[in-house]
Amino acid sequence: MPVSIELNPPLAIVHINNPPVNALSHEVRLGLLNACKKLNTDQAIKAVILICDGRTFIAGADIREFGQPPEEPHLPDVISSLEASTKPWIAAIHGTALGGGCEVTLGCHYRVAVPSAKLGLPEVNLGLIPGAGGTVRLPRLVGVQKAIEMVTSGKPVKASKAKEIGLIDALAPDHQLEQFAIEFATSMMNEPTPLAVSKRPITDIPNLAETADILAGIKAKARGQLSPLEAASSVLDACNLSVEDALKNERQRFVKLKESSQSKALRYAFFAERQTTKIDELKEVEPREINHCGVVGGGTMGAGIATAMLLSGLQVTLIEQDEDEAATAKNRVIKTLEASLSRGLITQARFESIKTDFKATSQFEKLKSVDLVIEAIFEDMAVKRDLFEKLSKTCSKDTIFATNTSYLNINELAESTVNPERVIGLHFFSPAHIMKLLEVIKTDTVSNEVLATGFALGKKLRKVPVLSGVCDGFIGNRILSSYRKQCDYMLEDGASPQEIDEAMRAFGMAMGPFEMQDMAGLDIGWANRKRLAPTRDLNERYVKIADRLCELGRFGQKTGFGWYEYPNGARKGIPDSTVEAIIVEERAIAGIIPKSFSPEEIQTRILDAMACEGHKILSEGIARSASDIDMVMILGYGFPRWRGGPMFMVQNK
Ligand code: 3H9
Repeated sequence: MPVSIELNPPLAIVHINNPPVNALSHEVRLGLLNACKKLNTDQAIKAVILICDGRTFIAGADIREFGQPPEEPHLPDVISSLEASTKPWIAAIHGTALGGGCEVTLGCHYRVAVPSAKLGLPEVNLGLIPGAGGTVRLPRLVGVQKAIEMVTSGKPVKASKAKEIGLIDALAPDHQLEQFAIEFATSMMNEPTPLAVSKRPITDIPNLAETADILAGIKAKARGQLSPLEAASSVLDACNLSVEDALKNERQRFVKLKESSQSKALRYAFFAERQTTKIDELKEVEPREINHCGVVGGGTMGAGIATAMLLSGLQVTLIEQDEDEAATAKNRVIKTLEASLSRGLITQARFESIKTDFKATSQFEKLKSVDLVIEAIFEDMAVKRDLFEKLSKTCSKDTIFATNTSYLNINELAESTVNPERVIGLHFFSPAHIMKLLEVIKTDTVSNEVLATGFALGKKLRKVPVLSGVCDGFIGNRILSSYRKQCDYMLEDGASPQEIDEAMRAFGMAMGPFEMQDMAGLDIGWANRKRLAPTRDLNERYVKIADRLCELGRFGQKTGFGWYEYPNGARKGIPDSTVEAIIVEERAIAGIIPKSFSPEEIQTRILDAMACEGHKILSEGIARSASDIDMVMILGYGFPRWRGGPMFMVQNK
């Protein structure tokens, strides 16, 4: 039974044991309700402690049940019963009390937690709002502003913060939660039971103008996602409705959102993210332990990778061409770490210990004893082959060799290495210490042990590792290339860069494709097109507009001109007549009579191009599944998560 009662009069301890995360399945809801009813009638019991076995407190409703017809008892009713109980309930929290789990604690009369615990209402991440009283009870404990922040961001708060804002009553010492809860319950038993949270007043109700401002800010930030606005609206409604009506209002919004395409997409993404590491052939394979890594190349990517590794507790030796370059790279890494320190992401003590774990040098032989070395140098096959040959001579025969190449053929690179079974691709995304995606590239020769180690390293770095086979651009850049080609076609067919950028921003992308190129630099794509020119299919349509911009030295923001003009170093570009003239000329050369494009047509053409390339990638066995492709596009390329990814969208049209 996932819910059991331990009677220890005058206390009762209700245990939930529903691995892996104590989700509120039908059985758990029923068990909790029955426990509440039973203990209400037990005269010997004066207080009840609710505690969870395993790694966490209740992590929320069971998301897997959302696709099925709901079964009684519903969670709001269970929580109302706890709240109305004749005995005080004390929630003893460790791990994460999330969503419905946090709402259960709000139905209890007291909340105590260990310092490592976190509490939050992350339903927006699933396209939902709290559906069991969270938006009604939370503002009564922490105030409207904080409640709105929590339900719209979905970010949990640490126990210490929770104590500060009034979300919990006491902090328990680490590893002594149950004992502390018992002492706490014993000391509270003879006190009058505190007012149920739903009976408390909301004290900081915003006025009409403030309400309008809050909603406008959230709408702008949500970029098309519905749930943050709904969550905030539900909190704001709760300020003016009776508790009963506010709970009904919240429930209606929750049920409507549960059926929405956005929530379905976000729930799909939740599970897709957890599927990327479930690889049959690696199930029984033990990854190697990685403690010390080498990074060759200390530019933006190399420094970012080194930072990510250091922040995850690894020792790093970074190699540059000479000592000056090594010092520059070291500064780059330290600056990023300092930013983490000033944002409170790491403590001063941690910062100091990370610094001792980090060496930057030009002495190649320092790589002799590393467990894994990753190169992040110039994208040139000959240079990388030389490097791998040199590494083969320097490092032990077991050292794993990884490349961060974005495009090059890693099979070819493996050939130049002694023991090619240890060569793997680990394709990071910039900034490497922040971006969640890691493409793990499987070469023809890599061993399963090395592949499993690549995945384990990705997880240690708190990334989502996605398996990809070897091809030009792997999964992500290959789809990006199709996306860009489609944009170029539409440009030549009659759309303007502004129209395409606006349509894609309206679609939910953080940036339009042309703005993005201006930011990243047009020279990268140009070098790539030149590299591929000798093998390009001559029958394939080729639009020369981007090449012509590059020939004029227009490489984007860094040169002041690209697809847009950036006068006086402006960050936002303005349309440029030179670009317009080149587009008009190229249309004329191609004999095209320009047509107009609606935003929907632009979006559809791009989506279809991405999904079509995705299907080719799947059929060639480069990606394992459509959901892996969607994860790459969401986590690495800014595809709106609430749309589920190009493959999901096309499948669910
Ligand atoms: C909600 O509560 C709505 C209410 O307001 C109203 C209701 C009326 N359900 O992430 P992990 C599985 S909405 C079912 O790898 P971690 C997960 O799929 C919910 N399954 O572990 C995985 O399965 P598998 C609000 C769940 O330690 C396994 O557990 N709550 C659920 O890295 C381990 O998960 C949330 O949104 C679930 N709720 O992280 C919290 N949660 O092994 C969602 C997890 O087969 N969960 N699973 O792949 C999380 O954020 C993380 O899982 C958590 C643990 C932080 C808890």
